[in-house]
Amino acid sequence: MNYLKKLVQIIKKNRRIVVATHIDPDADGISAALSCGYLVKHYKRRIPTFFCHSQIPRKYGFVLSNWKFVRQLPEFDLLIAVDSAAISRIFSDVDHSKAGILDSKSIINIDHHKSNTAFGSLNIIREKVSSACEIIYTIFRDLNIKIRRPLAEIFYCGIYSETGGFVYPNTTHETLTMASELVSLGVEPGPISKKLNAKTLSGTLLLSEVLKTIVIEDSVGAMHLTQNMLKRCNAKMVDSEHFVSFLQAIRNVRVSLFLREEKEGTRISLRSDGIIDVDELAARFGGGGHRLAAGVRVKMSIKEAKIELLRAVRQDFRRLRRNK
Ligand SMILES: [Mn+2]
Repeated sequence: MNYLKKLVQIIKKNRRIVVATHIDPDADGISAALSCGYLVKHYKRRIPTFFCHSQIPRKYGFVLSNWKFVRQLPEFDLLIAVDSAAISRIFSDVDHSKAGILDSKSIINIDHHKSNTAFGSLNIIREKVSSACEIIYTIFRDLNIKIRRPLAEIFYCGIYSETGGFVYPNTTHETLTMASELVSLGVEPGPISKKLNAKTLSGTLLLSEVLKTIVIEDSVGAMHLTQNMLKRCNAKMVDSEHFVSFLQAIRNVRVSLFLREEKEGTRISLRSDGIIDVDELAARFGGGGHRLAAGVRVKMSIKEAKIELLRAVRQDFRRLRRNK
């Protein structure tokens, strides 16, 4: 059976539907979940429950409008997981033990991560597509479901963000065609990019602190953020979401590491210009993402994590040189 038919059949036959996005949600994850809400609404005439283990950053409030995410997983028959490479991206470590209850449920898995573990009963994984939103947009188009505002805006936010405003290498002819179609449906690119790029003053002060920690060696850049800096600037962790792009934008920096001190360990964002595959590198530490952008959490201090990660990068560089 064609996957679209199967998708519609699964949505139609299940009663209690939960749409879930990943921990530390970004615009693509949130928008992908909301757009699936519209898909469910189309066939069931009611909205599903939206689940995210983390709080939704306030700056995405305008995408949510009056829809809400719950942080406690309710009883359900069908889980639609979006933008999540594995079930562990949806549930915290603690909740993860509950993953057993998923075995008996229907799961639709819609994602664009190469490392996706195909954990669904229906897997719609397109690793070459820019964003989860782009995949879902195609589903709407192929099912001939009319897209109106605000759904058009939701799609646009996801695609815009995940392509860094249509500049990352994942931006394709199809991506731009979709963006153009969405604009023809009434999306206004100017105000949306203003909202998505808006920074808080405390976040901007935090950026200035973080940038002072930059160290560059052999085209690898590293910088870090401590809990103390957050306190000093009265800022929140979410304020630092895009900081790594400032490091990666420096001429001659080919690989970037941004280390953030968390309560239990360090979270690292990785960027590459393509010289090495940071998805593969992050996977060695239990993380993942994409070839050029990935992330990982380790139970180490910033200092230890920096040493370990830099060692891994250098290992990749040496392997490259050997294979030349
Ligand atoms: Mn995504």
